[in-house]
Amino acid sequence: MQLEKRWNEITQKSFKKDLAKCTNKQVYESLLTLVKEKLSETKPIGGDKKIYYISAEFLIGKLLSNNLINLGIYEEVKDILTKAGKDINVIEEIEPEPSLGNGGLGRLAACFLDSIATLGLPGAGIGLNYHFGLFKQVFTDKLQDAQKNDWIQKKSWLTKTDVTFPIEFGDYTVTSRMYDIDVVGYENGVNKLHLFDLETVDESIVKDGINFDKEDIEKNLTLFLYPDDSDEAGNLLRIYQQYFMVASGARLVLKEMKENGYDLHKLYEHAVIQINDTHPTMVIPELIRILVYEEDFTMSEAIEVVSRTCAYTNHTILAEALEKWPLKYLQKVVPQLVPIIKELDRRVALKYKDKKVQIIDKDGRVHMAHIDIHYGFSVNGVAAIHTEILKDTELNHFYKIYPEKFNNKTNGITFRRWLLACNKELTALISETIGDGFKKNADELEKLLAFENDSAFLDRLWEIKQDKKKELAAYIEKKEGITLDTNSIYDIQIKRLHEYKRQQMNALYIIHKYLEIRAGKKPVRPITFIFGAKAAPAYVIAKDIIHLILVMQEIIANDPKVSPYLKVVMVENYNVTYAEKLIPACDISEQISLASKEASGTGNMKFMLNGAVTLGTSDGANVEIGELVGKDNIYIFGKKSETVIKHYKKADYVSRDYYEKSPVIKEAVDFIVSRKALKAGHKENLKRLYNELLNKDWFMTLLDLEDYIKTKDKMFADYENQEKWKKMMLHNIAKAGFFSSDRTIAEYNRDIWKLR
Ligand code: 26Q
Repeated sequence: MQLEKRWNEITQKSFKKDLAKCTNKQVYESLLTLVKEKLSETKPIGGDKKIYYISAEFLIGKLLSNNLINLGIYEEVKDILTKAGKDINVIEEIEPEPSLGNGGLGRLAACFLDSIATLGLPGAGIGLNYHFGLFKQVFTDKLQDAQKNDWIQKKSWLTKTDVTFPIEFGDYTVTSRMYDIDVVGYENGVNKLHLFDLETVDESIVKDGINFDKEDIEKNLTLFLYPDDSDEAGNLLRIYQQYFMVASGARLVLKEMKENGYDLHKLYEHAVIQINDTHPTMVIPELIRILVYEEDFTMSEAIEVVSRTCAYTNHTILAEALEKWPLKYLQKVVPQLVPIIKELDRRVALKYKDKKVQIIDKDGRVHMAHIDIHYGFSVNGVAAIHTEILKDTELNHFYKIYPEKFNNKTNGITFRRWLLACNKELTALISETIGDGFKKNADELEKLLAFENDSAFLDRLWEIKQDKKKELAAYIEKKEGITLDTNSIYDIQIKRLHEYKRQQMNALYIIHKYLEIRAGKKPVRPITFIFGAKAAPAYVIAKDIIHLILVMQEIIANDPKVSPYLKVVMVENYNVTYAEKLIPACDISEQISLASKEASGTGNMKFMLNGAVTLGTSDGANVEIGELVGKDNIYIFGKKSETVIKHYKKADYVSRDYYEKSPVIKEAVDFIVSRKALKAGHKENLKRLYNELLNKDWFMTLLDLEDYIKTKDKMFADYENQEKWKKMMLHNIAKAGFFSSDRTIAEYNRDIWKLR
């Protein structure tokens, strides 16, 4: 009642009318005001040691629904809306999605903030307030086009603060201002996500698409996430951004320490800085610089204090993603850091002769990860197999020096967003069956195992899946204008487009099925293949793969012999909001990266939690999912990481051999440049992709293709045994508790942060 009264006061004040008379937009805006007010009244989480999670990405998604759930007022708000003749789902649609991240690493940071607050740990996120975030994807002529994606409206979750810092670069001094977003824990207090922005940022310099003057730093610094870095200006801009973020973050940390009266010599007793991949690495030399030049520390004291404060998480072993900045770029952008970095390098060189562990290499490039490992106190991977590969191969030279620094923290996801918010029906069924305990203690999901032979329960599970499939079909119909067969199997692959994730292998399967049906071999049940993926604008082959998928989508849709059995949908502009609709509706979760390449994956966990069955390689967290659910409840195929790593070492993988040996592979690959495909698509793109697969195939698509086809066919056949399938669904949900980010964060705190 209180809430309803206050809400009407707000609508009266802003729009001079009661809630029931407001437009949907006005309802949304007044609800935003109401929730922000509630958040400001919720107790801030306090304590004498604080975790600062610093990250170039926070892929937070829409916040309304989540905040309502965590504040415990979702039902009340929904009822008030219903009474006023409004639909909460329609209101939720109005919120623009902030795309402040590109994929797993950014979404992980967002899940972690939720869990840090839920566990009542004092913490803050530190990042950048990108005005356009990640680009908006549109398909034009079956090709990806990138457009700007503005999400900041007059009324938003951002709160402007009066905290500002001068930030000095080699050639300019700019002002950074802090904006805050409240992060409320599930039935707990509030932490902050601090997003720094450039005071002089100017959105109007962005011309057609996502083009802008990359050299106009005083206007462009916070416009885009990952500006195209295929040229020098783009690279320099990334360094400007990174330094702007870490310099602002360092100032904030020190300001808070001083406000609390803490001795900076004991910084590590009151602050821990978790460095999310190497993008924020410059925070280490920056803090050292400030302590030495402004706080009278000796160099050795500063290094010691900072090293005991900073911890590093590695999210990838792909060589091209490990940042190495030419010293001359740093010299131009942040000359004040160069002597510090050289000193850090000098100290390493004095102690260790091994070239592989130096900070500055012979070509004058600074290896950012090496700074983190030498001058941080913890190095963690994000899934068991990933950490083992780091220790045994990629970072083996460091592991030998610092075995005690290395530890694993298998990723997790927040169940508030990925179950409670996106699948209310399943949440209700679980609550009804085993009680509400799982919402705070995810391991309790295991209690569901007792219902393995309860056909009434299994039927309800099945019905919910069917309902979610229908909901998704309605959404896709509206968004893409494509009608799905809700009786078909939904096979879904959603993640950034990358060759190592092997969307191209899935596309080759589709070609294979298409050809089989053309030849008269029909599947028992129709199959819907759904993709969602953005490709980095400068990543040519990734965009060619999107093109191939869109070409197959069209060819199949236009072929009356095949279209009753197969459908391909590549959804436009896949993002967190889309994921929330796709995941609850999925039957088969595609996790088919080349073994050893996917550090963890987190989509795999979201699907499992929502009752999808995984089709995956022995990679990342798939391995741990497999161990938990047992081999009868997952479909694992393909070569193991050891085999793959050996192939790389010996450089003996020749894709053409696989092509020539297998008629099935040859037929599918050849189709890419067949008359039919070339008629529907563009020769340049298809030919280039064909050549890549045949002559390079760096991520070994053809190595696993036959096993993939066999395993996927088996899975489709097994789906017809619905009793068996329902049990697999149940096992996956019941064993998903381990992947709650509450567990992950509790481990970070136990082993690394040690907040009291
Ligand atoms: C580096 C240098 C130059 C340009 C760009 C980059 C760059 C940008 C983004 C490198 C890496 C990223 C993002 C990586 C990422 O999202 N990694 C994912 O992290 C997830 C959370 O741990 C894992 O689950 C995924 O397996 C991993 O791919």
